[in-house]
Amino acid sequence: MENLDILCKKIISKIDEADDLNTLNAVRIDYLGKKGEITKLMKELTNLTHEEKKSYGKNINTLKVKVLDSIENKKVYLEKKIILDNINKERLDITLPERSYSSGHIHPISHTIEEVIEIFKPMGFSVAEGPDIEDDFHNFTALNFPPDHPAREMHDTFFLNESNNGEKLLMRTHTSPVQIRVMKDNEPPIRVLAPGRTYRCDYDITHTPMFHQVEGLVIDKKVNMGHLKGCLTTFVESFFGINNLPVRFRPSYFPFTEPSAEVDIGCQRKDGEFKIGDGGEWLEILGCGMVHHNVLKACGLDPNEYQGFAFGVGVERIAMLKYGITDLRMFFDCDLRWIKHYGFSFLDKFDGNN
Ligand code: 2U9
Repeated sequence: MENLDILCKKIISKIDEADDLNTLNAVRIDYLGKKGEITKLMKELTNLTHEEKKSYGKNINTLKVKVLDSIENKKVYLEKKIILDNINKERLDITLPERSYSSGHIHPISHTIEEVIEIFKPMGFSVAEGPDIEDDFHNFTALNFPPDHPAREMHDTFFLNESNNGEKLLMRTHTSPVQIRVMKDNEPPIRVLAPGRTYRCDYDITHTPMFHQVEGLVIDKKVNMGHLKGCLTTFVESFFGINNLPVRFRPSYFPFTEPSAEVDIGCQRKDGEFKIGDGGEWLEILGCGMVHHNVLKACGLDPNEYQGFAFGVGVERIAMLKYGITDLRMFFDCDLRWIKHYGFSFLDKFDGNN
């Protein structure tokens, strides 16, 4: 019969020495596992007399309980130690300098397009998009451009190489093809905005080969020029944030509208300064007109049943006027210093006073 006091001291010292959970578990298996030393001693009890069993069995049991308690206590201690070690390792150093970060900016073109959409939304307009690469029908023919119109010339429009079937695709010169597709695919009433990129062979101080437009189209029964004037007056007043802004509809010509007009707003140019508002002078801001009956017919609509008005606005132009941007080319230079200065934060609101 083994001396249980010596054995107990040996096990307790091994438990004390165990400084991680794996080592502690190994001690438990060595003594209390299936083939462990204490387990073996308990099995050997069957060979003893009844009296021996009584006293020796009680002592082994006491030893077992003591070892189990010691292992459990050490386990709790080691688990707490792991947590405390981690807390100490992860402690924040509040004396460190802050991390520098720079947030992005919304490009003035994107911001201006969103502003225009937000103004027309409450008037019932939705937004439509279409391809940048178009065919002759959607870009010219359906819009009542005659076959010999100068816009169809190579020096005004970017044409793509002729495809195998002889079709000559082009980069859309306006977003009007989007409205042609909307009219062909939908029954009136239609109230739609078409914002997006457009392309023309032009590059000088006031033109870039790629620029942006927002066009609008309304088709319904009994639509007239009064609706056009009311809608666009609301738009310019709201966009520039000026109530009773002087607005003038000056007769003009476009192949796709009849009658056509250009919209001027009041302004003042004095001592090299420029101000939008009541100043006795005029500034051209957008084009518009009643949709030409040939355009309605090309989209399968009966001009005796439906009428409509349309308008088009150059996004770069109105952004430059509203935000005091003087050089058109800077829009597309990707200069981060420029974007930081003229760009917008995600939290900027469209309140007509930005
Ligand atoms: C359809 C029918 C008619 C869109 C219109 C204008 C007048 C216009 C210019 C503004 C500045 C182009 O970017 S710009 O140079 N646009 O003056 N656009 S009416 O008329 C349409 C469009 C689609 C089916």
